[in-house]
Amino acid sequence: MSVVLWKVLVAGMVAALPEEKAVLTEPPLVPPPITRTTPAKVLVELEVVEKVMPLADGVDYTFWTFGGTVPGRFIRVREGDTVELWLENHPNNKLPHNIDLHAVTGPGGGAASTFTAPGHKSRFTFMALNPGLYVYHCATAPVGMHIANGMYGLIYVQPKAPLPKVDREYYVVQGDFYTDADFGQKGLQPFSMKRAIDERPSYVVFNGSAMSLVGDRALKGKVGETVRLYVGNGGPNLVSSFHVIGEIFDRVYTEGGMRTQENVQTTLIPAGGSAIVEFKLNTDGTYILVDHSIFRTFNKGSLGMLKVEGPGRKDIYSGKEVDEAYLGDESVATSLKAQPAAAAAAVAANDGRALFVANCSMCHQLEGQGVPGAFPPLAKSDFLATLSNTKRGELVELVLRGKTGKVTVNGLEFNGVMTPVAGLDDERLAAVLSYVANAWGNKAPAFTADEVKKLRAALPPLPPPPAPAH
Ligand code: HEC
Ligand SMILES: [Cu+2]
Repeated sequence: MSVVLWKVLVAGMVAALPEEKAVLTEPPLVPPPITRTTPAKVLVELEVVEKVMPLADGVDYTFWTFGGTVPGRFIRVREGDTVELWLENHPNNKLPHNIDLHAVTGPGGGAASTFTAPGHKSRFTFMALNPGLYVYHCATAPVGMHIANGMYGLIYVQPKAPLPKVDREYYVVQGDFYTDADFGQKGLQPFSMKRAIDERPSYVVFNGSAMSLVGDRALKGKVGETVRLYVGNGGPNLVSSFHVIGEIFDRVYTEGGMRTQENVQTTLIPAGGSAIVEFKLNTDGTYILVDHSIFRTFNKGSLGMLKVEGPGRKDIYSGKEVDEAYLGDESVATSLKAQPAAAAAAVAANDGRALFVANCSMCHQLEGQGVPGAFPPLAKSDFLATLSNTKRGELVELVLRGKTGKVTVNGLEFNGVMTPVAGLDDERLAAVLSYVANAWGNKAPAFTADEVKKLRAALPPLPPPPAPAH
């Protein structure tokens, strides 16, 4: 067959396909399933937008995006479709960009064909041969920088035999970000090539911001529903240990392919890779999306939420059954049993320092210096420096009952959980409190066992324990 005739034939076949415009969605939304059963020619229009958006609370960053969000628009096509992709580079942008879609069979995944200057648009066409969930990203030099600035997203090539119907589908992509300053520094933060090359991100987040999936923006579900998450990892550098705290993935389409593994706790998502995870919402509560390389979650922002409403299943998860009142009853015995021998000896000796080491130092640190962002200092703290009479009662209360919520100590904010410290009788509690009141330059009067006894007796009553499970 002559080349000319072949070209005419192919053009004729493509032209014969029904045409449609792809539904593109912003994260965390996913376009609806494709219901047609034959191929189509699908038009995708992606606009590149360079813009400033929040990366964390009070922290701004100049993102480069596909469609104005990080990740970019979710693209859904069907296996066998012919995709006509337009890349539009907004005239206000400063840089040229392109797109490499991992769903493309062909050189560069479309990169060279879509290289586009600001104020221009380019087009190329590809056939989606392989089903699966694929990352797309910009591949303009310096490639790492374009990706690090947010230029990635997911394209799902729905298999000819679609996955089973679920009640909800969501779109979540992890990414690492590199700024000169460490996490949390307010204001507009410039990109740091040095940190990017060293692979030392200051931020690791889902959907482009530490706040994108929390509070009002949390993912939502109802008890009894099934959820499918299309999860990607834009990188540019880190591998994600994707986990949802309190859930087990009933099924994972590992690496975004078509094979499943069942009953998975944590799935590995490489940079430039993906996974599809599915689970049933068996009971109510808030489930936390994390990268289980867990410092990233608590110190760099990789935390999202899935809020599940509805009648809880107490037979599956009871909720809190043992209340603080239990600690009150059993306190002395259990805590003493848990003490290692050396600490127990010290406890017997009523040595305030040893009691502090055994009961408080794991959080507040050996010299009471605390840990920034996690545990407030006790050394020279506002609280202990001005240990007025009301504060003395509060101190006893917070040690026995624990404490949560925001506190400001020496100008630094903390919002943590102090668990109740059980097992200290009046004498020992007096000893440890006297120690913290006088160590490290603190200068408050010591506590006597008698005072502690009175303060303990004056504590407000505990709320009643929760109703038994049924
Ligand atoms: C499991 C970690 C942990 C342990 C153990 C612990 N604390 Fe705390 N403590 C915290 C956290 C976290 C806070 C801040 C709570 C908040 O943000 O509301 C706190 C707050 C305090 C405060 C109030 C600080 C302020 O200025 O408001 C004092 C005082 C204190 N702890 C003393 C103690 C003493 C004394 C012990 C041992 C008997 C102890 N803590 C054991 C974690 C701990
Ligand atoms: Cu780019």
